[in-house]
Amino acid sequence: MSPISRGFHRKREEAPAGRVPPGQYVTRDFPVLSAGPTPHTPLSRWSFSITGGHETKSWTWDEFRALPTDTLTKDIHCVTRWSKLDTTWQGVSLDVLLGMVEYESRYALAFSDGGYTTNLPVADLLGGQAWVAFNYEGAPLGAEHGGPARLLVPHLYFWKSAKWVRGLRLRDTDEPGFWENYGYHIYGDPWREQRYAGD
Ligand SMILES: Nc1nc2c(c(=O)[nH]1)N[C@H]1C(S)=C(S)[C@@H](COP(=O)(O)O)O[C@H]1N2
Ligand SMILES: [Mo]
Repeated sequence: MSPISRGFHRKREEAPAGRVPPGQYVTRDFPVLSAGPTPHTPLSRWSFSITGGHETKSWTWDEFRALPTDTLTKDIHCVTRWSKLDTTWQGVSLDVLLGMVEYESRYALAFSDGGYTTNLPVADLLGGQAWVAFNYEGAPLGAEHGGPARLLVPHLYFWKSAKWVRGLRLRDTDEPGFWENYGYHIYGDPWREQRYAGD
């Protein structure tokens, strides 16, 4: 028997070469990272809105849940260096949501209950790259992880995946959101290690 307990190396897993972006380690845990308290908005008062286009479009929870959904399995990468492989989500694609809006804007600011914001180019929300996810591993997304629904943009660092998301503000300019204002990278590509402004 090894004198080292079996759990000792549990948090750091081996990943196939090329699977994990530079500077990241793989965890099986699902850490909770929240800049403030967890909001608890009842579904009866929840909506998802897209503003800044030709007109504001808004969905109640029931309208949102009546939209077509995707189930997808993705790796996620937090700027604090953990990556989690093969996470499975169900959500409504931003292709569906933005497809119901007329706009010319090239940028979006996602906004959440509690005041969190994060900025993204609209192009990164389209083409099967982004969802408003409401299920995780087959069960309703827990409040600590952003339930009832969060943005999921797995090709960017996970701070772009706004928990408790309530909508998008479409804009002509790429203005920083919450963490971007504190020095995180304006875009946040994990494969190019765009952690902080200037990376
Ligand atoms: N509303 C909101 N969304 C957020 C955050 C937050 O503090 N508030 N933190 C971000 C960061 S830094 C990360 S790594 C992920 C963490 O998601 P998790 O707590 O489900 O792991 O949520 C992102 N989305
Ligand atoms: Mo993060």
